[in-house]
Amino acid sequence: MARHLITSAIPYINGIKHLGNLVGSQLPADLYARYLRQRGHEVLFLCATDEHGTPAELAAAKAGKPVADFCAEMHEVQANIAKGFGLSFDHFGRSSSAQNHALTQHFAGALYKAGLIEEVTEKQIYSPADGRFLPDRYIEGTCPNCGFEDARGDQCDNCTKQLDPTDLINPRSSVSGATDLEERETKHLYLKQSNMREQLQDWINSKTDWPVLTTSIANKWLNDGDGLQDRGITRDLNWGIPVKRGTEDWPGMEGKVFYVWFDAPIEYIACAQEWADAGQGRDWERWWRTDKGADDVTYTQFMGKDNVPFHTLSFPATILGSGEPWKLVDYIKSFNYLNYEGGQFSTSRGRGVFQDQALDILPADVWRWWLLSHAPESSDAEFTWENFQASVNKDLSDVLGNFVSRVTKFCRSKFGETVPSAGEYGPTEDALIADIEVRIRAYEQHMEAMDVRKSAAELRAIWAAGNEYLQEAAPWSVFKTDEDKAAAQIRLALNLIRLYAVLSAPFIPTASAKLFTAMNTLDTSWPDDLRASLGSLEAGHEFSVPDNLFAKITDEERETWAAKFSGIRT
Ligand code: B3M
Ligand code: ZN
Repeated sequence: MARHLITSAIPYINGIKHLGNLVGSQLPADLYARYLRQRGHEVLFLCATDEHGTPAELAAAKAGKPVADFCAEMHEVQANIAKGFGLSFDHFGRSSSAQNHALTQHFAGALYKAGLIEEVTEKQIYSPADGRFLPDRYIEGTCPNCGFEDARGDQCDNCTKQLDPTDLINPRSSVSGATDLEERETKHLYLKQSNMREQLQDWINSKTDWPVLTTSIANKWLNDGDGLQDRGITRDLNWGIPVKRGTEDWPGMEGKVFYVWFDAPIEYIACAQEWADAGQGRDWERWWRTDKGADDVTYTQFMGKDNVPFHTLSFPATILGSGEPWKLVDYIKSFNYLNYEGGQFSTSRGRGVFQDQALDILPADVWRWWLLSHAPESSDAEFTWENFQASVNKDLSDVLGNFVSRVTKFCRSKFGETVPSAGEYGPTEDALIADIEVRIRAYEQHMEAMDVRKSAAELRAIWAAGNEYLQEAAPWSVFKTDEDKAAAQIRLALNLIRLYAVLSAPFIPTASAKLFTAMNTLDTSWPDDLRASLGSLEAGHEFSVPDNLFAKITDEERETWAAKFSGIRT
């Protein structure tokens, strides 16, 4: 039994996320966590909401709510959605927690003591009417390139040109509309990441087993242009973690907060503290402090590719730079993007299917199965309603659902709702068991390697093997001439249903639980010994016929949903 710390990238608080966000971090992390728990490992699986930064302030302003209230509400919304998808977090925390405030300030203090923080004075736009410095995207005006009147200080949404706030014609504050903007000097803290370039490069080079997607992004940032840039870790915002060094005030930094990307990854640690504070006898340090037992923890992070630079360079710079014995990540599993019907999913533009909408129309397992079996691992993947309908109807209804239904109903009609006792297994059964044995060991290897698509393909093949066996053995015909032989075939098939419940649980936990209930068993043990495992339901054991496991998606439903989700969510 090993100890595994697993974190998923923490979703922004600014709105409900789409399906691409789900498959890019939380869902595969859940798959891995569930699998490892099932194999008897000790797992701590953490996620949280990422609550600071300009997007949170803007979203709260748009909703007409104080930002703290907005974040508290949206956290609940996201927590419920996560529950709806069966995400088995040990704790779903908040980056705005008191624990993260203290820990982020602690790290800043440690980096300061290590000589890794530089104070830089720069010029920024100040709005006297608003009484604050304005981040680039809080400034609006006319685009010098295309004349669009609502261009933002960072970019023109009309012609996509990247802008500086000073480029805008007739600039105004997007907070109040004030036009009396002025440039003022302001001081910010920079983390001297460039001092740590060699240390980070050595560390990345030592990760020879990491996915190429992860290391290539890290190396690009380490070596492109001037190499690793120093990074501003403070902002002139009201909402965020106040800048302090440890518990001390930081002279000249009054009224400023840490940059959201500085405090967000620290929440991975603070989240463990939140988890410990929420329950008795929980010790977070044995997961995070290498001087307190975390040196035998394996730490795996899951994220989309756009988050990789922050996890391969910035956060490790924070940890290594502190000089303190914190656990560093052991493996980073990153994902490409999931596209939607020939374009991108987009939260800001409301394009695609959002997580709450998905749960409104179909059970979580259906989404889990499609998303995981099409995970964007080696390249971007694409959601289309056609593919979705065809895949889930085939895999879940025609293969798995159909097997369960035929076996249980046939048994009920011929032998009653108990496992039949007569008959012996013959060569066909031996061949099936041998085939499944090989496939289970391959499935284990893919799951351990976090090869999500390969794992799904192997599980699908294990389901299909049962169906093919049933087709070939044809107990409904055999029954007419040899009742005992048909009984043996069905005894094996019923045991296969229990086996499928065990193997499928990480992918489709709700359906798996239904199968355990129908098979009337508490034996959820892993098939380390397949023959023994296939004897788990003994002759005479009672079971029941489950309700239809997976309803097929009809053409009419597909068309309705494709039309409904073709537009823009407002
Ligand atoms: N919130 C971006 C995202 O939701 C960001 C991840 C933070 S991980 C520490 O994709
Ligand atoms: Zn423009």
